[in-house]
Amino acid sequence: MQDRYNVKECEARWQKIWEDRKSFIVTEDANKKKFYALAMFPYPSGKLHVGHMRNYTMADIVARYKRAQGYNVLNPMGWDAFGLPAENAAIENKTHPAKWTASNIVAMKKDLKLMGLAIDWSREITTCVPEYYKHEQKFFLDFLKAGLAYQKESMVNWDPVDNCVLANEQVVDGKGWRSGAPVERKKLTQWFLKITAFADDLLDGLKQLEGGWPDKVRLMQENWIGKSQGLKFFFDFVDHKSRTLEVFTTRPDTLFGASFVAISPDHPLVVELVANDPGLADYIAECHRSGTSEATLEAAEKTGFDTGLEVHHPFIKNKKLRVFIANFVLMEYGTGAIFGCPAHDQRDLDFARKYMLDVLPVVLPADADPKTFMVEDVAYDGPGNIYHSDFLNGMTISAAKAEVIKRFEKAGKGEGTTLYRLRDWGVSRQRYWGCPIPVIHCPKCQCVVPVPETDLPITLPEDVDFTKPGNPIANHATWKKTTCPTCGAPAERETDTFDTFFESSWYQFRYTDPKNAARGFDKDKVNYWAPVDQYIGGIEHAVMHLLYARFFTRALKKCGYLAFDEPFKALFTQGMVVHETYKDDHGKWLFPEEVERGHNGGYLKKADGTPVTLGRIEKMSKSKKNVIGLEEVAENYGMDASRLLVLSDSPPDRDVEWTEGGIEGAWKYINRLWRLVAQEKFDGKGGDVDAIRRKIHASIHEVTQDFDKFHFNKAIARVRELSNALEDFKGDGAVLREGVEALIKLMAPVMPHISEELWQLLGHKTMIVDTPWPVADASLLANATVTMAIQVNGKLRATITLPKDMDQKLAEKAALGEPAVQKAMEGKAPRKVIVVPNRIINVVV
Ligand code: ANZ
Ligand code: ZN
Repeated sequence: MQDRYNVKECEARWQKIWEDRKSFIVTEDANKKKFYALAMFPYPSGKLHVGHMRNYTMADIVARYKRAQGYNVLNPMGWDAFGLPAENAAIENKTHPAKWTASNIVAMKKDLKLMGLAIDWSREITTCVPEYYKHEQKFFLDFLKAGLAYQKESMVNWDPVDNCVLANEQVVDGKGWRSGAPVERKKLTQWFLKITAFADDLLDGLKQLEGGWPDKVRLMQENWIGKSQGLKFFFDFVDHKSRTLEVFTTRPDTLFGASFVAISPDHPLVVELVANDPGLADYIAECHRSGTSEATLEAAEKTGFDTGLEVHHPFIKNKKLRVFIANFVLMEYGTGAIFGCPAHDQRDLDFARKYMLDVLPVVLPADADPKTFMVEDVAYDGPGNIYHSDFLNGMTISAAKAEVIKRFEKAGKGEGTTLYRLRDWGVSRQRYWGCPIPVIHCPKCQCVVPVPETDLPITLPEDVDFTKPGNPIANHATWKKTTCPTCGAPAERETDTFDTFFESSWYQFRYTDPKNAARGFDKDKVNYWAPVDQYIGGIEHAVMHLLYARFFTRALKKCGYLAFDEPFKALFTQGMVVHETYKDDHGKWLFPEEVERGHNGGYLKKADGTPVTLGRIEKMSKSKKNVIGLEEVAENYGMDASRLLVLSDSPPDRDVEWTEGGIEGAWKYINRLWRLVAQEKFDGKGGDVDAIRRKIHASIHEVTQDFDKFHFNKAIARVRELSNALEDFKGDGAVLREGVEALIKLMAPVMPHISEELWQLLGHKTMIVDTPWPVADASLLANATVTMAIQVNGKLRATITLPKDMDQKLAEKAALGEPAVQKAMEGKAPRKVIVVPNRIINVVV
């Protein structure tokens, strides 16, 4: 027998065996429970580093753990391959985006393979090939038919020098990233998907996801959808008897505190006013120079322009309000016009102080004295009773809101309204490296004609010129020339491509049937595998990707493709891998391998011994060079050690630091495990057999719970405790063997390679990936289980033995799974489940 653990040979050997035996290749099996584990797929930007490893490792652990528990586990991988970086690389390095992308995929796949992930590689998908995007062109045609896609004019960032539309990330400090010219806003006709049609549904769906999704992500989506209940009503102008100005407010109760009215710089009224006032044109241009996003407007100083117009206060006779144009009023929200109540809204207050307008409080906090209560620099937006407000006096805020809405509705001058902050999803991009939008513009029919389905896919032209400004597809000499499918006249293809979030909105379904040439996926297959049971990825996707995918699922359901609403039942957002940063004495970033420790403990540049400054510990990223390459780690320590390191010490949703000491420590531990098994003859006698068996079974019990709860760091700590106890146990060989086998099974999801090796060293002919998860012997779990009563509508229906202090959600799930309980529920959904810990579970149907 070898006397040391040969990690490199061993990891490569087991990876090959898994591959040869097709261990992770799966097909639908109606007799098996399925589990779909998915890590957000990577953008092929280059090589992988250990910072990328963490989220793939987590998905891998879940996949292996569920597999051991008997699930039919789908764990696929692919490439989110369209996007701007490929196009930028094409411009900078004179290579074709397809070539650049393909070579990155080769490099990254090699790295991923090094990691030994339990992936079904036969399902690999790449989104930039027609075999993939042809299906989303079909979806788009379906969406058109279903009224879920439409065209409208909207604002874009326009680079006046390069003559092209810029993505938001190409606008740097208000200037184009390449030309450096100040970016302008321009109106273009663009394609939109009607996500707003599902606003309420997307909001309601968030409730279903409680427990499965992090609360903060659900909250972010809720805020993004931004449901507001309020009132739209009309002001009458003082001078124009026939004209009105419609505003939206969520606080009709504050109307008596109104001291001005403001409209957006993009309001239609402004166009008329500009004609008579050159000064106004300057002001509007200035507004357009500062960015368009709500966040920049929120941060910018509030400015206004007095139009000289006035409106009548609807309830106060002879009171007139001046009409301003204000930079903080967005045309895209509500009616693009507001009334300002400075006492109760901070923006209005800042504005009022600047233009010396009245500040009259109309909501009185409970403990305040009406004679002395004043608003100085901070607007009051808390609860209270209405005062200074005629017929509203004494009412609560909500009663006053209702009263004002009622009066406007009765007078026919306004109505209660629900608004959403959510906007329809603009999917048009004036770029090359994306999926062509399958429509044709016909001058004769004077409309947009969908490409006939039989003509799909509409593929990208390959011979394009990236040196000319503008959209390379639009610049192509012949590509867009076609004939109208309706009338046969010469017509032009749409040259816009889809936003790349389009591809990532449905890839989770394509994995269920990745080779299907006829359609995106087969209905039965998608309904077997999907929705995803556990999705894992970065918090940066909390809103856009995750919201678009939720919308897309609903849209596909509406078009008859699937039978459910939510694509991802559970979501986990992982923390990052962080590392020290280094700079040389010219202030340039250095890679960790360019740096060494000097005698006095400081850092030096290896090449010339010059001093190095130690920077902050930051998220590993290529730009700061604080990355550790995957290949180098695989070579020196192996993947099990790195997997162990990125999951030990900190909880998986927090950041973890990669240090030299850390990886050394993990490597040492791997070797200890190896010695524990490889050098043991299992022929000892005696010892405290009861104590060690209790430890073994307690470990099985606890590690299982930890994996269920995503407490990987805790699971690893317990595995380490168990291996310590086994090392110390100098006794009965059979019991030691029982312990070692349990240990290997428990650590297999985290350290799969060495687990296979040790399992084999123990003489097994089977593989650990095919070995069921261990079950703790309840009789050895001193006080670890409790028997709980389950009542349905107050009647005792069953008892169940569960781990003591079990997570309430899990206890609830276990109770609802009991056959006697299900029978008593008669197929109805539980209305409420109350868990009294360790005693009773009450189900109300
Ligand atoms: C008067 C008022 C008084 C308001 C008060 C607030 C507090 P949410 O909750 O986000 O929907 N508003 C309306 N349309 C706007 C637009 N296009 N651009 C900028 N602001 C706009 O916000 C609704 C509130 O934001 C509305 O209620 C309006 O100001 C403002 F004590 O009306 B409020
Ligand atoms: Zn036509």
